[in-house]
Amino acid sequence: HTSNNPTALISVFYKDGLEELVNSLVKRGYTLLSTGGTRKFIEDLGHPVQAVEDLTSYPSILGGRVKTLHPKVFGGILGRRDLESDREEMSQYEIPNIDVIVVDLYPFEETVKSGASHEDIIEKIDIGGISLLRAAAKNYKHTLIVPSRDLYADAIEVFEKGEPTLEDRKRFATAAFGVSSHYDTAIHGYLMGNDEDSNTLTLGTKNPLRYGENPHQEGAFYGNMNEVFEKLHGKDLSYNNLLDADAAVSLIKEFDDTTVAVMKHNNACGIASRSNVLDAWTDALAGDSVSAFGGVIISNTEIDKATAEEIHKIFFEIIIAPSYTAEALEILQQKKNRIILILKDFEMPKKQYRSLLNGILVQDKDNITDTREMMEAKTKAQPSENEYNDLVFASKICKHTKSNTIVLAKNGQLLASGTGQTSRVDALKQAITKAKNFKFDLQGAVMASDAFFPFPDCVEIADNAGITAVIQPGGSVKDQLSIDYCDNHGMSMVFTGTRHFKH
Ligand code: 93A
Repeated sequence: HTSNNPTALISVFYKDGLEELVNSLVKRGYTLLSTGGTRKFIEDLGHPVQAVEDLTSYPSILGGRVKTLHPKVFGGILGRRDLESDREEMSQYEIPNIDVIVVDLYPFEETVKSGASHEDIIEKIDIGGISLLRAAAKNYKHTLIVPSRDLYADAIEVFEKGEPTLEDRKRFATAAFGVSSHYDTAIHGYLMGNDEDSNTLTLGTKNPLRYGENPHQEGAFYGNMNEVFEKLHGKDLSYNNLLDADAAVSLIKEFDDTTVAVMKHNNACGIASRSNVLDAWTDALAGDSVSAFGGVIISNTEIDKATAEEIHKIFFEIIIAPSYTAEALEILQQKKNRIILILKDFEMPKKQYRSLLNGILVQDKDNITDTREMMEAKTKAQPSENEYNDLVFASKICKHTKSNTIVLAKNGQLLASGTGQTSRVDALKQAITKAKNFKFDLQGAVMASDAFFPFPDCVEIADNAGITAVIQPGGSVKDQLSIDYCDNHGMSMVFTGTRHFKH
């Protein structure tokens, strides 16, 4: 360590992806310093690398529990290069400057998830690595910390363009404390006996929003929206846009057939499944062309030119689709503020969080989709083939609509819904009124309810409006009254056994 070359200390659990980073460090003239397994890996790549043990004159002890925890290592990381007294002490104790630190921690969370024994899990609590990481991040004024293998690519970019700048080093240090806080939160959660999903509840990257639900409320989104969407055009997503986008994506994922939906205030105001995307759009819009104004449009099928031409005629905030043809995109981009998003192949998280009082509610998402197989006909009359299809369709919408809700549908099209009402009868009345306003004929339509009917009033009102088939979870002590009403009026009704409240 007499040379003036900068030094990089590398100690990583997973070696994959390391080769490129090592190459770019070597190219930049870094002297490499490393721990057991990592050193072997680098040697095998054919690069000279010094063992940490040779720097410290101390072996790795206690089965590797103490490898890097030594003043020569930590002094080399923490020393203030611009402080005379630090420099003097470093030279007095022969402590080299360590300029770049690359760490990939023991995989604690992965070990928990693998169902390993408590003892094995404890052994995977990284001490030395996280100390290197925190030390280097603290001294970011002088050192660059690469805190996980997820950041190798970023780091390579930095080295390719030259020496890391102060701004680079601060950015990586910020990421490092993100890694360490997530890591310790996972250990804390494990020891508290929390399940593995709640362990991962640490806030991600903060993305400030223009404001919250209203302009006088501050707001931010924590996480990485780029994993979900690729933004092609338009202004930044707002707080309310994000809520709608979430509702839209959750809903559209229920459908395999070509389907388009329009969301307003987190509910679908129109949705239709058709054999092509233009028809799906036309019939989704027809569901409620008034509410669609300023809404969020989502399609599970590529938007083509003909569809874009139609969509272009109305004012909307966001369009989300898996892809757009070049002509379609050209048309949609004509309005500068419109947000055009590609929905990536993204798997929704299985858990849902909501803050209240002084804590957080956690639950599994409602991941049950009612299928025909799950429906049990309770009436003498059975739904027809068409009605069965519509019952499945209506029930999917119902699940993604605010409770209390009633959804009315026919031929793969939402006719109207009652949303977020305090009584189920009110939800039904709202739906019927809306359907009639838009001149829909309810004769032969189906009705879906998110929860059971406590009284037979809903089936009676539905019957009077022309509805012929009903889907509901069942489970009321007075179920039989609703069944009897249907039997006496030639209606069919199926039970699913699954309630779909959404509050
Ligand atoms: O057991 S430790 O907590 N004790 C240490 O002193 C130490 N120093 C680095 N684990 C330690 N590490 C970790 O070892 C790193 O975070 C990395 O995950 C791993 C690299 O070990 P090797 O180079 O031997 O494969």
